[in-house]
Amino acid sequence: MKSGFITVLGRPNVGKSSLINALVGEKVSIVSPKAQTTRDRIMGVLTEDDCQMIFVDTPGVHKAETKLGEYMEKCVKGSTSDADAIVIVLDGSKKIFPSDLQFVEKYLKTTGIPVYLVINKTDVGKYEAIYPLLNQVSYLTKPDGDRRAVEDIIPTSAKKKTNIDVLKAALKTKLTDGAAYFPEDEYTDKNERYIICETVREKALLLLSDEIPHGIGVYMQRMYYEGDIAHIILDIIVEKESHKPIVIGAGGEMLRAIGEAARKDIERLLDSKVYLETFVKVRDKWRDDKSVLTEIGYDLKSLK
Ligand SMILES: Nc1nc2c(ncn2[C@@H]2O[C@H](COP(=O)(O)OP(=O)(O)OP(=O)(O)O)[C@@H](O)[C@H]2O)c(=O)[nH]1
Ligand SMILES: [Mg+2]
Repeated sequence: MKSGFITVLGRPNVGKSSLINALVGEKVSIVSPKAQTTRDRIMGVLTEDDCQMIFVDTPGVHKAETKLGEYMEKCVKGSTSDADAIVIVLDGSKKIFPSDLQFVEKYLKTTGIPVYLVINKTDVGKYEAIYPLLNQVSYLTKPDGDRRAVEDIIPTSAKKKTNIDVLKAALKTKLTDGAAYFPEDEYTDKNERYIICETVREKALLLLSDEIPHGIGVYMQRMYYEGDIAHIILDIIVEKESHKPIVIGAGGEMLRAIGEAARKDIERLLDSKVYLETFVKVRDKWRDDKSVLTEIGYDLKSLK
């Protein structure tokens, strides 16, 4: 058996979570067009052909402004030291900035971990549009002084599943002999409860306008079965009184839409009928409140 941890890093919104979902073939991590969708270290597990690959999804690298932001930064920092390989993702539909290159160089200079550079979203626009980007990063394939070279540069589309197999095959070469860390049929380290809350957060991110989503948290009060129906009672936490009516919507329309979209996914996940009840609660500045963060399930202690 070969196994290994592969940490996926990059700016917000470049498609890290989408890429991991494509590699694992399951919905491991939620995805949305809003930056800072992923808030935690989330493992996606793929076991095939006597190999276990554990992909570690991380929050997009950004400047922390709240305790939650600090936690997200720690998730990124704490996910690289034990990795067998690092995948750094760039958005192929945008410009590459010097700071993106410095980010890659940092791992090549300060760690001995193999680094793969992925240019994602190659399906946006003409394929030829990525040639200048490939040119811009090609110098990284050769070492220079104290900077190692990247193992490879792979253009992908998580959306169209382009080159996902190529990336997977490349990463397989970095696995080491050892035991499986997860049972063969598990695809994530997170439990049902966590995935359900994240599903609701994903639908809120998709349906709400820009200003609200960063301030949303989801907390499960209770889940129980009555016959074969799963009853789930959740709180959607917002940080300002003025956000509450926006999340609820006129006549409760927005909350109903979020609940309806989430319920369909959760029914598939649990393979049972679901009765979902959601409440909107205001917790002032909860993203800076350690007790609320811990209550919601962010494991602040583990990352100190
Ligand atoms: N066209 C296109 N869109 C993509 C691709 N990969 C991801 N996206 C979209 O880009 C947006 C961000 O994707 P995510 O997977 O959430 O990005 P992320 O890097 O995990 O973002 P954070 O968790 O916020 O750091 C979503 O709207 C995705 O649907 C791709 O290959 N092509
Ligand atoms: Mg993400």
